[in-house]
Amino acid sequence: MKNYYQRARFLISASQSSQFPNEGGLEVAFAGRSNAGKSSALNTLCENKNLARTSKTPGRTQLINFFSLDDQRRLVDLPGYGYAKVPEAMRLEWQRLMEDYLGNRPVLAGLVIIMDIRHPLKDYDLQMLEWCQHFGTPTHILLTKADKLKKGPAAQSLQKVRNVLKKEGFDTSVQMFSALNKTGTEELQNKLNDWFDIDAE
Ligand SMILES: Nc1nc2c(ncn2[C@@H]2O[C@H](COP(=O)(O)OP(=O)(O)OP(=O)(O)O)[C@@H](O)[C@H]2O)c(=O)[nH]1
Ligand SMILES: [Mg+2]
Repeated sequence: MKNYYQRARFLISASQSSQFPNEGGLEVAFAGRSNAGKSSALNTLCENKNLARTSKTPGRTQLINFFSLDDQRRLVDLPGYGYAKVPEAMRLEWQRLMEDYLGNRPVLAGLVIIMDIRHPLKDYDLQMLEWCQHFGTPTHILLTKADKLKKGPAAQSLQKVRNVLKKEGFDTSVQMFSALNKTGTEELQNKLNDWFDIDAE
């Protein structure tokens, strides 16, 4: 079957809630620390390296970028968090925009939280999980850049993350991922199919 997510097309960049696309249908958003690999994960999912802009410079995506799949489904690339070097004013602006989005978006079917497999569960990641738990938003964690670790250490990191999440009482699924060699793409697609209510035959 052709990859459903290949149909993703850029819709709009928003810097405030008035620019968000009209409510209706379902959205799945990608969040994570700056430079974790959100845009790369989206591009791998959609098999389109030109869809979301990726960068070696952290904090590059400062807007909320919406992509449409069909008239009822959208993907959302959220600006990265936790980048120490951004000026305070920019950090506050980020916070305002994220609150605007996450707190007022009933169409949000699920949040994919991207973490570097070598540096998972940082403060802001935990804050994000807490926020989602509070609002009842389903979450799915991608431990990305798995290609940077050998098989053994990668599996260990996955297990460790699962243990911490269980201990802390977070009900979230977790998987390994690599945008470089496409590891975990099918698992991610299955999760999104579930949230988007897509029957994959
Ligand atoms: N080796 C490897 N590098 C990756 C992977 N995913 C992303 N990268 C690299 O990590 C850097 C950041 O990737 P982006 O996808 O731009 O990260 P982002 O989370 O969207 O960053 P911001 O939008 O700035 O918050 C780029 O240099 C990517 O090429 C991966 O799975 N493996
Ligand atoms: Mg990005």
